Amino acid sequence: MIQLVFATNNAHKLEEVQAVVGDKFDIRTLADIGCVDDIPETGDTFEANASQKSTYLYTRYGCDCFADDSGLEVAALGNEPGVYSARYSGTRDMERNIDLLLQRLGDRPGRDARFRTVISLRIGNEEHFFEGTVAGKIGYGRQGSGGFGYDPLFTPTGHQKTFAEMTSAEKNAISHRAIAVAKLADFLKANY
Ligand code: ITT
Repeated sequence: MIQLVFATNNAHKLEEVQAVVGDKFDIRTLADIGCVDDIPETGDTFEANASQKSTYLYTRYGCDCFADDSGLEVAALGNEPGVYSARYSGTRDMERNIDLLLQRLGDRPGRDARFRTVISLRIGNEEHFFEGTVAGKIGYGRQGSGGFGYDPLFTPTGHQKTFAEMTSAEKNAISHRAIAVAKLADFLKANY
């Protein structure tokens, strides 16, 4: 069985990835390898942050691993909040982050946005990137109470409901993270 460390302590993300990659891969978390470090994440792109995290683990712990970074890009705001999605308002308080986004967008009609995830895989001294995006529009207010983060604002193209109004199965069938993880899984299955 091939062991890979996922640079997360988010059990939900781990479950999602393990289900997609299958039994041939044993995915461990940071806690499993005893890593309690505050891994630096100081890049200004998703690629840079994902790479910084996987390279940190690979270098310090000598393990094959992968890391992800994701966020929301709003076209009319020059692709903000982007890598600052989790702390857009200067805090991790999502109510404040959402309020700030709605305030900056105002009532302008151009509300195109996309969620992006980038995964960096460090395996056998190589690095590979996998990306997932989902396009959609930002609403004029919150709708729905499921999901997390900016989900109540985001209606994916071709759908009538926000991510927060969907079941997790509905969201996971089309989400940026699911797309990136599926690409990672295909690569691992084809090459290892
Ligand atoms: P880690 O500890 O795994 O880094 P995180 O909360 O920083 O957790 P991400 O890097 O995946 O998670 O995402 C950064 C932020 O982008 C996240 O806090 C949300 O505000 C937003 N975001 C990412 N994916 C999202 C999704 O599927 N739905 C809504 N918001 C999302």
